[in-house]
Amino acid sequence: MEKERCLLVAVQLSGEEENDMEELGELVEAAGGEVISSVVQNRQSVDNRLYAGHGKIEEIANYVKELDIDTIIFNDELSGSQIRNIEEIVEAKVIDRTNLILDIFAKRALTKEGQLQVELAQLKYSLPRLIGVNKNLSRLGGGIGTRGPGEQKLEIDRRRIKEKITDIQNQLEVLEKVRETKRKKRMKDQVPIISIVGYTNAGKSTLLNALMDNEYKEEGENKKVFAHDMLFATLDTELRRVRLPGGRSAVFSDTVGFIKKLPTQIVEAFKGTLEEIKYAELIIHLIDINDENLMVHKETTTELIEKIIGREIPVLTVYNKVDKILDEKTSFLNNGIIYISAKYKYNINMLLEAVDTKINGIKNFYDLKIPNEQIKTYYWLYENRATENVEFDGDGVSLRVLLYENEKDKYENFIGEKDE
Ligand SMILES: Nc1nc2c(ncn2[C@@H]2O[C@H](COP(=O)(O)OP(=O)(O)OP(=O)(O)O)[C@@H](O)[C@H]2O)c(=O)[nH]1
Ligand SMILES: [Mg+2]
Repeated sequence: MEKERCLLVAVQLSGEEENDMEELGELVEAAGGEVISSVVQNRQSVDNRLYAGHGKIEEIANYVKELDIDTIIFNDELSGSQIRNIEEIVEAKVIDRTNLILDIFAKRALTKEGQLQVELAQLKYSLPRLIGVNKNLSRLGGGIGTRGPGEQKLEIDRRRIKEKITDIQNQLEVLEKVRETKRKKRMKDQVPIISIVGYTNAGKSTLLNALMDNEYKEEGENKKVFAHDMLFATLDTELRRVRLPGGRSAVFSDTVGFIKKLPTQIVEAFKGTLEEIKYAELIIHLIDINDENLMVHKETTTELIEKIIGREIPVLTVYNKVDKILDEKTSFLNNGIIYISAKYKYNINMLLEAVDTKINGIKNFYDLKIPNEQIKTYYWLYENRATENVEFDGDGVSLRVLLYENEKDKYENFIGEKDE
């Protein structure tokens, strides 16, 4: 199938952050379109009727003819009437940033919950815009901005949309209950959750896969998660159990990536998924160290974390993709910041150590002597903690074992001297 030919448009307001046309282009590609050209207009404020200036829109109308453009993509959220007014002049389909992102989400949603969440966000987006759609340029033909999850076509009738919204909300509530039950079970098991959070494409899913494949890993289980060089490769929250260096387990979660101007409809509809972050004991904020807009993206993520969580959760800042700037496998940690390569597995164990210490506190080696009557304690330690110098004699077993400071009291009766 031929790709939709897209023209990107942005209005640059003075004093506002610069429009990232490269990112908008990546979003278009993720939605299956092809970027033909882009236009940025500098203005003091946006136009109520046409968003950009009238002259500019006419200029765009010419490009549409000259360059055979199918779709014009605006880097902002537009009102229904703005979309209709522009479409009348340019005679091409007009899509705004929100609709574009919703479209990518619709393409990517695989699970039932993901699909329902996307559909809810799409319906909420379309509700105030129904009158805005130019009937001559019917969106039912297909392409960017018209896809529903699972290739369903979006409903167009207002009353039916409202009914559908209620219906989806009810279905999501049921799924939320299931999620809550699972969460309660995890909390009862006292397995701490660590959420990997970050801008889209930072390498979160790659990191989760690297964490699962560490040297302390548990046998079997743990299916790899999908990681790919595209925006919003991940839509659903995935949880994986990983063994930390000291022997205790933790559950790491990988979730949907963040982006500038993440549509509020998405934040609301994905509440269930995103709120998983709330229950984390620790957040790993993963940042691509090569990102040209690192500061802006870091801030975007921090703001979204605060918005979603609404309480203080310790954050471990981790810079990823250091392999792109360093030839050698350097191990450095500065001011509590960790530098890793998820892809080439640099410093993954160091990161796990840092997580272990944050969650469980420090560890020390102790010399224990366990009598035969309590040999089960030895078996447990052998399976679950790092042990060395194991020696059996007639009365029992002596060994060196790495214990967390906060569990050492349990073994007090067996402890000889502490060994530094
Ligand atoms: N060079 C290099 N590439 C990496 C590294 N980590 C991840 N990548 C690449 O970056 C791209 C995105 O990785 P993902 O793990 O899918 O990123 P994500 O943060 O999960 O992205 P979304 O789910 O789309 O938000 C993939 O092509 C990865 O191979 C790294 O340490 N070094
Ligand atoms: Mg991902």
